[in-house]
Amino acid sequence: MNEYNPQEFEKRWQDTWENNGLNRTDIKSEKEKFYALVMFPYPSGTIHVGHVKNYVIGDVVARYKRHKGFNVLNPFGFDSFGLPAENAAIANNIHPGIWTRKNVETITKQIKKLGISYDWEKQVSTCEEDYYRWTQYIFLKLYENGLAYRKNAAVNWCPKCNTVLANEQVKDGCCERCGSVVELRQLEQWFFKITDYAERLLEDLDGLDEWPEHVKTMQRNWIGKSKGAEVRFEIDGENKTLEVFTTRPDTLWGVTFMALAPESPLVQELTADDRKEEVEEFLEKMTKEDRFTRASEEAEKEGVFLGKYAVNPVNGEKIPIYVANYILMEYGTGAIMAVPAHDQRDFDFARKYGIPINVVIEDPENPGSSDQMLKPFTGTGIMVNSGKFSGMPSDQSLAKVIQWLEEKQLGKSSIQYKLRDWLISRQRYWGAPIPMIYCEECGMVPVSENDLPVKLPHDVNFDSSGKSPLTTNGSFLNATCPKCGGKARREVDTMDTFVDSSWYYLRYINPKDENKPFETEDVNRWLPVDQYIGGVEHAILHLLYSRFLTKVLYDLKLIDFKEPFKNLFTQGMIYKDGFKMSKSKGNVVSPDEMVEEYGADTLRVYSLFIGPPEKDAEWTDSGIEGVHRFIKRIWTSFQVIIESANANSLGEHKTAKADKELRRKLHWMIEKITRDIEVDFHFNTAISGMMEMSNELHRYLNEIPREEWDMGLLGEVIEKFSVILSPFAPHLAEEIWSLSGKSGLVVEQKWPEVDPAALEVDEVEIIIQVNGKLRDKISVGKGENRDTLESIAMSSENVQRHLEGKIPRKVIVIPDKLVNIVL
Ligand code: ANZ
Ligand code: ZN
Repeated sequence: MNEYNPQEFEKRWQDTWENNGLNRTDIKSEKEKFYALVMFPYPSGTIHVGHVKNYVIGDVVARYKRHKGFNVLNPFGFDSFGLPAENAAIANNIHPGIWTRKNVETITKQIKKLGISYDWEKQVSTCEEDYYRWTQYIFLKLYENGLAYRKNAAVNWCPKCNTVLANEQVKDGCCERCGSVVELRQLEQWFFKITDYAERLLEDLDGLDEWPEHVKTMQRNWIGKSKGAEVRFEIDGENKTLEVFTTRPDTLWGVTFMALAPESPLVQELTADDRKEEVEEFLEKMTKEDRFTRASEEAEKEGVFLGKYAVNPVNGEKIPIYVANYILMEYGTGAIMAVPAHDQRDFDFARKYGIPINVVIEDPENPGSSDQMLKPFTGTGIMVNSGKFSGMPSDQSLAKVIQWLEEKQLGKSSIQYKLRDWLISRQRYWGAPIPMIYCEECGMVPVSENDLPVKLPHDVNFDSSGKSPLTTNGSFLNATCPKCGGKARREVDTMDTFVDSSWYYLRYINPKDENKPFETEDVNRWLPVDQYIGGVEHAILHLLYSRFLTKVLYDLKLIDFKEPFKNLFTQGMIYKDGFKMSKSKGNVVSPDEMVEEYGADTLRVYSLFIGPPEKDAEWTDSGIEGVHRFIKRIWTSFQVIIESANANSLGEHKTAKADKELRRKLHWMIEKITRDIEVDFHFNTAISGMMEMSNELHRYLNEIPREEWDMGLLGEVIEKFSVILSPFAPHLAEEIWSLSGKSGLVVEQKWPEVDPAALEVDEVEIIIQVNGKLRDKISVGKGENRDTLESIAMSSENVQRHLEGKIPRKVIVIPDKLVNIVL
């Protein structure tokens, strides 16, 4: 018998699929489409088995859908701009382009060895001119429509990476990448106006039924919609006002101080002369603190009295104005009315500075005086000390208080979002240049569409300053103005790589189109993506940016759908030795070594069997060994059958019961795996199903004499099991298919149908009653006659107990269903 030797046949089948164009997708075909998509990787070196899991899940879906008759698009590409390439360039003196393209090549080779059925002709790589030209085009479209703008803003600046960072790239006040302390700088930056879409981004989440709930929750929280009111406070003795945003207008009677963000321009205006020094000192200290940690719930509350007072419009009370560390300039109005009795941060602040705490909402469980309060009451209750609103339940009064404020012209209802505009400019070289020109005469002028791409110059010097080489590259910098033809200079900032990845799924449809980013008609037919698969770490930004861009393109009538991804699946990470697999932890397992040792199919199946795909899982050597034994067992069983069939040892057919069992298991497996893939995405249990089937087959082959094998049945097993196996272990499936003499390729076969008759069981459960009451349930052979059923029923211990020695008056028997003993 042939040994299982995947190294001998895996490459052969990969070549066969490739040469026959089986992974290539005819975009124009009339067949029903299915768009399977995995999040494309950043090519930072080589991939490890953690990445493999993502690609294998996607491949199982794609291959399965092909068996189901769909015209499947399963593309792959590279998110290939970004800072690591540039850092590697500086560290190793190698050009980012060369470094990146080498990695792309390596990873492509690694993936090809796994037999992932990508249509390589559709590949995109965001750092190539034929891609980033269209990223620039999309930028221009946003600019033309007022959705891209430049403004001076306080931004996070990493002095070591020499670039601005997005808020989420700052961890505990330090650069996520290099750990340097992040500074706040005022800089001219480019933004996309995603805030214009906040409400739609929120609303349309409701229609994404096939998205995991936790991802939608994360997006909702990120968008952070709050309903409340803006309230105007007069400044005591001055002709000035201070506006605040509050979600709790019902607590207005309990305001005992006001607080401003340190960055608020009002701080200067509202500081009394004798407080200037102390306030300046505080502001100076604040510039050194990161805004996010500063405002966190746990951070120590700090502030300084400005020496002036506001007047509470509802009761005329004078309330001191402070500048405080926990107020953010970017949210609401950058100023708050503070209600220490009912807000934790205000409470902490008030306790620290001896500010009064006035209860205006009574805690139903703990009515008491504010002086004894150990913590604020943040729930809802009955309003007290609140003028004409006293006695009202606070939750019901919100709208009434707002209405009252509006009538008195003291405020108005207001909605705020946490979402900020998307800062897209980066002071780096390795990214898509922002297509803008600054003319001495005409000011800022967009590059004309026909002049795209604005090419990234290849010959650049990375000097030790760490500054982007674009800032010193004369041939890049100097431009002529598209408007007046005069002397001008180019924008030196490049785009955040999230811009590149916010539209790549559209480019896959016609990746080689030289005249436009995508063909509207094709894209409308192929999108939304039917199944998107990727890491949960992209649950917020990448998905939000892609959704935003889709809506913009929809509004520009370039596409006719509003959401890019119909189904989303987020897979768990692979751990090794207790840590997330990563190069920096030194615990990576290379797929190349696994393929060499066990073959691609074992690696594929183990990545799925390792645990529920949405959960994190620990990689173990014994785990992959176990899967390898399973794969070899399938191989061996099929070898035995194939040899037997060749020997033509068709025997007389005596073992009907065992045959039935085997056939039932086969169809049970088909049903189970179809459901596991289609409905539940439970690839691990799908594989357990195959293991059960394989055990059943093994038992059959071992326990039944060869002459009694039902070769017709074993033929069916080979035929159907190979197709079921094919999405998971496609090389093995193909090899078995071919060795068993079948024509064509297994990847071209239809997914097997379940035969319901095969699933039928020969046993039925009979209900046994005494005087119509259920007393027992007994399994019996189907079609058992009345007499036998009666005597089986009478012999039940439980029945005997309920008979209490009496003789039954009548016994009613309904075959295959019920026996009722009537006393
Ligand atoms: C008075 C009040 C009383 C508040 C109370 C809360 C509880 P969300 O839900 O996150 O929208 N706030 C407003 N602007 C702020 C800023 N720029 N920086 C820090 N805090 C700010 O929170 C809204 C609440 O956060 C607002 O309602 C305001 O405090 C505070 F018992 O006003 B509240
Ligand atoms: Zn000009």
